[in-house]
Amino acid sequence: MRDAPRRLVVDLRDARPNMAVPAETVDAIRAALPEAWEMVVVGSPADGRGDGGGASDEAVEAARGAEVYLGWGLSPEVFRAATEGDGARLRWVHSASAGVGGALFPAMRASDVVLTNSAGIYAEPMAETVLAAILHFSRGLDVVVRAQQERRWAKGDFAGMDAPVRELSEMAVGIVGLGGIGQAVARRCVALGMRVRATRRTGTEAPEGVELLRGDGALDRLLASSDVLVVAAPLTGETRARVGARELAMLPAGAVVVNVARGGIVDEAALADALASGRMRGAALDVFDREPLPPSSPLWGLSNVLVTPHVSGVSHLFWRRQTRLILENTGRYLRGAPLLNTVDKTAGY
Ligand code: OXD
Repeated sequence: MRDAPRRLVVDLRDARPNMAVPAETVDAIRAALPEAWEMVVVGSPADGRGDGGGASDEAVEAARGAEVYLGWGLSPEVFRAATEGDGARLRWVHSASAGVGGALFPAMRASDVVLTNSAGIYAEPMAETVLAAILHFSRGLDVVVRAQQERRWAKGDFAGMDAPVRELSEMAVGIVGLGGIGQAVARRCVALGMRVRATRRTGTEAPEGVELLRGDGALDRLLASSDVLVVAAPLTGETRARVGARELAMLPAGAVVVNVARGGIVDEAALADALASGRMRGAALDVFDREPLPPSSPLWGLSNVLVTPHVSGVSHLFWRRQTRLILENTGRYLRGAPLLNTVDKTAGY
């Protein structure tokens, strides 16, 4: 009897048209596979929002006997189908999302299945969103957008000693999390003449011009010197609610908070209070504890808050980068070489 073919499953047909896997990518993956492999492309829509996850019946069925699963996150149902029963041989899961908290359920953590993610793929557009957010407040665009809605010529708002503007060269940015996203933010801020400091959990590399704060109290020191605090860390047991009332109170008066990472890292109620108090210049928030942000959230009503609906990483170049990564890692997998973007399942990113 012939051996069953080795199976790779593509479950990347996101319901959002610009995130759904293009036909050329599917063709390129197929072309990269040797003859002993079969590729199953799941046609049912997948959900790539946030960490991804969820599973169509078709995806669960396709996962039985799969050795490689390419999806948006990983649901426990897909994992079970691919790891239980005769012929189970799951070895590698790739997530097209950056955050992978939802894929790290206990059975997956305990298994020897390798998980890769796509954090670096989102770095460039996310860093541009961060720049837009910084400039939104530093050039007083929040003030003029509001005035325009009222059909009001707001020149007077820019006439006082307290005009709502600052030049980037007089501002310091503090970046929490200096992974791919944090580094892309840092490089841009350095190039624009900002003072840039950062904290990171592991590693000592930092882009040129970036001061890495390390050791006990590093976050406190970062907060005390950050006119703009950029949250770019993954959500893990260590980072959950890491920025609370105490931390927000350490920021200089007039500071701006930008969060493009995960809502759970910043205490939302404490942030809303700090913003309402007028002590902070503002906040640009792309991520929230609950998404969509409920209509009852006080954040909607604060004039110094810019709410974006978890879109900081949206880019028309997404699939170009994602395809390159998938093909590179598929080649590596087939050759038995180490994969790029391997997630440390204990650290959680
Ligand atoms: C992600 C996201 O991919 O936040 O993690 O969209």
